[in-house]
Amino acid sequence: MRETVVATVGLGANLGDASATVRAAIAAIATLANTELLRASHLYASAPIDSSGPDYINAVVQVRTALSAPALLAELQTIERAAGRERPYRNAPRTLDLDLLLYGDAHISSPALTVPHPRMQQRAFVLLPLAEIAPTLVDAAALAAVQDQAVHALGSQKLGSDSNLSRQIGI
Ligand code: A4P
Ligand code: MG
Repeated sequence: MRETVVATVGLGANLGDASATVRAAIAAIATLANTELLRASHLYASAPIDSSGPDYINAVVQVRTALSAPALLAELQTIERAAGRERPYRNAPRTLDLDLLLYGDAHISSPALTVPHPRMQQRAFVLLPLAEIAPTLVDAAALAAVQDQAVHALGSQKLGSDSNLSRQIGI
């Protein structure tokens, strides 16, 4: 693999079987070319923020990748489309949303890709799972500021202990 970067991806879903969709998306990310899954958080249930519909299932993963940031985003959007993602309006309920939260320590600012993700610090559904897998990336003050948002880890819905993915990432 050529020069690699640790990238952080946020997953969210609140239509259909959201837990199964998020688990399948993590498995799909794990099989991306030139990309290795390093860590995956548990699944979290969260009330919609600036959105509507059923509660969301959220998770955060870290990968080591040789893909550029735009190439990684394109791969994530392919996985979204495969999950039946439609975009009737901004923040509409969705079968799957994959956001590139961090790409190493890069700062990227274009309409197609803004990294760090501009809203990640305001969202407990990002910060809690991120703190689980990469605590040094989460600021305690930012966590304290979102503590009133309803988010909880789904201990019983974590990735099955007998799956290939679980063996691969050691959970
Ligand atoms: N784009 C720019 N930067 C990025 C990035 N870092 N990662 C562009 C991913 N995409 C990025 O995204 C619109 C455009 O943003 C894309 O074409 C891409 O080129 P989208 O996924 O089509 O639209 P969206 O989902 O409506 O916007 P976005 O920005 O993903 O929404 P948010 O702000 O992330 O909010 N509540 C709970 N509890 N859990 C959730 O997961 N998610 C949202 C989505 C709202 N409320 C939620 C949750
Ligand atoms: Mg998105």
